[in-house]
Amino acid sequence: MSADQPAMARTAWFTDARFGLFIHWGLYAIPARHEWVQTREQTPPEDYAAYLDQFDPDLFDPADWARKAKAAGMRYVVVTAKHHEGFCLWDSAFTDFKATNTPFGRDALRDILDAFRAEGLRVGIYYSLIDWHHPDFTIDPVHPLRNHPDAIALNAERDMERYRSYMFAQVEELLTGYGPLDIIWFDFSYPDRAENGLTGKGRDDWNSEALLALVRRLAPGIIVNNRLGLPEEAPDVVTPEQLSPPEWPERDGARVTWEACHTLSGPWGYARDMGSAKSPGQLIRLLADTVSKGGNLLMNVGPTARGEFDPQATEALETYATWMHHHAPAIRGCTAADLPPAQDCRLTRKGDRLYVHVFAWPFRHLHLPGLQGKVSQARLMTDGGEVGIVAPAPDDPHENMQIRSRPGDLVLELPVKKPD
Ligand code: JFZ
Repeated sequence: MSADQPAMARTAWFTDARFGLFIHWGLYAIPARHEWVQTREQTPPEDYAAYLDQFDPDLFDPADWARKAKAAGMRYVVVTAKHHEGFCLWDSAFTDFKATNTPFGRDALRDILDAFRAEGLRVGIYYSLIDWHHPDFTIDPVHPLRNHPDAIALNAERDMERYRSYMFAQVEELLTGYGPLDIIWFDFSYPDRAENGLTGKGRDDWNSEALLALVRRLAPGIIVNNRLGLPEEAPDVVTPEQLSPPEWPERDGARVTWEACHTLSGPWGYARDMGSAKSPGQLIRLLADTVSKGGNLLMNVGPTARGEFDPQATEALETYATWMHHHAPAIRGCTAADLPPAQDCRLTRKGDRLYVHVFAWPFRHLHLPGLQGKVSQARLMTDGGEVGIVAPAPDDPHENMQIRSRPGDLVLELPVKKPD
């Protein structure tokens, strides 16, 4: 494959897959309150680094993670090789701040990638551009979350050029030593707001053009997300976070390849006390809604410090497994139907097959605008049994018959009781 192959060719498997697992796992699983805990609580990096000696996930079983993701109907995984804390899950030659240098002692990244590949899933890595551990990474003097009282003095000793060398070396190490990788998910760039005295980081800090060129050279087929801060460079994948857009997102009037990422509850890393999880209904509707707008869903779990999925994550994946058992054909390989919206429904389509995701079960009749006479048969996903198509109203003297549909509507007669 050549480096200039169109993005469409790179993303074909991805848009077909539609559903993936995001894994945020690092030292932050130990404080168990947020992957941003170091910055939020202003912990000096030296103190935070003490977690290195406590990283000992004795129940780590990535084959179990991979089986659960596969059963949930997911077709790919993106795992944090390095998050903002700087801790590396792999045996990097360029730092001691890594999994092989903990009581655990293993190259966790290799174990995870191998396990997911063994289940037939595509594999991707998340690589944080931000690095709170690296001694050359400059600290933002003023920022609502990332400020530091001594930033200016500390930054005098720091040199982003050296940090960039480190980052480029690590990306090369990952792409050459852990390949073939299907996705690299960089995170993230944020704007300078000089007018408020806020500082940002972006393409100049990362040397994003050169970084992207390195990735394209070493892994021409890999999918790269859009967080390198390269506004005029069309990314492979646009990655809205913790939101579901109202419609298929566009860029310069053209629909983009996009992937929504969501957590089950609050933070991305394991958090013991982080509120209520999304309900089974919300989880399922989020997936159907995303695909109905032409997108992928990357659903996150944050494994614990012992290396397991917690009950909340396990239950969520089981919810998906149960639902996908019947409904995978309405997700995988599907895209937006591009038909008039139907009340309380999301529509997905694969070829000439339309999938109607009924979010609120109506009383007896489901009205699908514009489809009268265009559908040869209708069936329920749960049992494959047919659903009645109500004949268009003839010239009938009974008003009740005349008002039962709008012109052009396809009217389906549903069971009054919603199937499970
Ligand atoms: C980033 C990370 O900081 C976070 O921990 C997690 O990994 C997530 C997937 O990505 O969070 C962001 C990045 C960008 C924005 C918001 C949160 N943004 O642009 O609004």
